[in-house]
Amino acid sequence: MKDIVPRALSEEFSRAEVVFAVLAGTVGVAGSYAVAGYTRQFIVAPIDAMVVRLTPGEIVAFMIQNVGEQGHLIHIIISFGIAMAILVAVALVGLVIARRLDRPVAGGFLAGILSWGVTAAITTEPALAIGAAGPVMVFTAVGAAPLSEPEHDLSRRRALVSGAGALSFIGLSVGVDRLITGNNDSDDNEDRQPANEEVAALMNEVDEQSLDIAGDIPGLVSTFEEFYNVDIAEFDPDLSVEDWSLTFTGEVGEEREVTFEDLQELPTEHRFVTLRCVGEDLNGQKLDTAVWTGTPIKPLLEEVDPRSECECAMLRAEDDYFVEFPIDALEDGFLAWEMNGQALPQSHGHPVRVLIPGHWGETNVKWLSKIELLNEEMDGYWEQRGWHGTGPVNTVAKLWSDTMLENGNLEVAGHAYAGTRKIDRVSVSTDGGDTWTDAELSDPLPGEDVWRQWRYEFEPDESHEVVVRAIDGEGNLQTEEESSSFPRGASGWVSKSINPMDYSS
Ligand SMILES: Nc1nc2c(c(=O)[nH]1)N[C@H]1C(S)=C(S)[C@@H](COP(=O)(O)O)O[C@H]1N2
Ligand SMILES: [Mo]
Repeated sequence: MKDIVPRALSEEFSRAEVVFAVLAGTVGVAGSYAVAGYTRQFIVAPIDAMVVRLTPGEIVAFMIQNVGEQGHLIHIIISFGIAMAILVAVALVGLVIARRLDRPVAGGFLAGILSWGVTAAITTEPALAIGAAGPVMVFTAVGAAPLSEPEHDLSRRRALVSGAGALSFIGLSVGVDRLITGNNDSDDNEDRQPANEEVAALMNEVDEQSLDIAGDIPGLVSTFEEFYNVDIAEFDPDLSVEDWSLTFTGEVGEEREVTFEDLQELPTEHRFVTLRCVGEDLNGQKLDTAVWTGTPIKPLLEEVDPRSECECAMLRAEDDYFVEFPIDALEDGFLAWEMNGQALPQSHGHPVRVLIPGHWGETNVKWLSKIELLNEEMDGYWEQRGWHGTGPVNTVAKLWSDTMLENGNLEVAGHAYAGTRKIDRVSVSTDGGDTWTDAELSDPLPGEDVWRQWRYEFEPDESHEVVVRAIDGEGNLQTEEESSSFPRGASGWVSKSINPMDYSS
């Protein structure tokens, strides 16, 4: 059985034809990358979006729990594979036609036209599709050329093969490197200084509020480099301010489309807001804070006169992400177009995202394009995949650093967050939970939905089981009962075994 496929192939196509088709497919993908870069005009990008949409929920849930971030790598490898396969098939058609007609150039031309058509259809970018079509055409024509002058042709072919091999290797390495380093945002702000002076002043003020922590953890405001990133797709939408608009639709008295310019006319505020992903581990680092500039959503919502029976809304985005939650929560929301005093970076939703106070990260839709008022509850993207992540966040105290100080004391530190319930206290035990002491806490940031930093220093004995837990502003103790992040967010107390001998100086 396992020989049938190779045998069928070898009967239909010569080995040289298969080699050249694979080369043509590879240089086609590389060529598309060369002209489009790591954007949505790259042939792999729309295929990736389709793979993301079509991957069954159970598989996505399984990947998140078992392979985590590597899930993105698996998606992209599949998408690369599909793009390659399409162009290889096109090249094979060209090669067969060339052989039957005995006209290599015609075969190359046909493969070129076909790959142009397919790439243009996939990416909706006819001009850039030439980047894929050109190399496919050349390689198909060369592959189809008869070996009339064997010596001459062979060496030429060999040179071409090695050249193409090197090119595709470089192309693929760049792609994989970008993925692994997460550096797939073509136009994220290069200059990280806040352009907005009001925000710069605010950030300086707040900087003084950060605790003096020896360990290397974020301050009260996460930098662009620190701020976590969670996307359903591997390619971020690339939208200009002019391209963007937000439509209020569905069960409304009056539909309305809001442009970026309209938003700028509205009262502008700077808000400190913390985001936390429901999918993160108990002591994970998908928890960050920024100062966001934007406008409250409520006045806009009132103007469209919502008539939703379920009192609920579906928010939709340019990457086909969607999430549904109560209007109650949406009303407290904020439309943001700046982050830490700069235009929203592409990876965080450029040009406009929504921020929903106190709710899990998934409600904070990036590249927001539509708010649809519903009559009946519907599942969002993550809820279709088994998550329950649209409600308020769980309370958590993180233990993000443990450092041996010069005075011989141990410092443990981290951040604590309880959404709009706020953090009242963080207590630390160094004896596995028998006795507890309050940690030092940073002064609260201005804002309704922000974390606090905590720090605790103690004189170490032989070994310690350090446990931390937070008490929220309503007096509730963080739940001790442990659960994994799927489906409603991790719970339990973070703990860590610490032995002073482990800190070499
Ligand atoms: N359009 C869109 N919005 C989205 C997502 C997404 O994949 N697409 N991910 C959500 C999730 S799960 C989280 S935790 C936050 C992360 O925001 P960040 O990437 O700015 O940190 O964005 C939310 N908004
Ligand atoms: Mo998330």
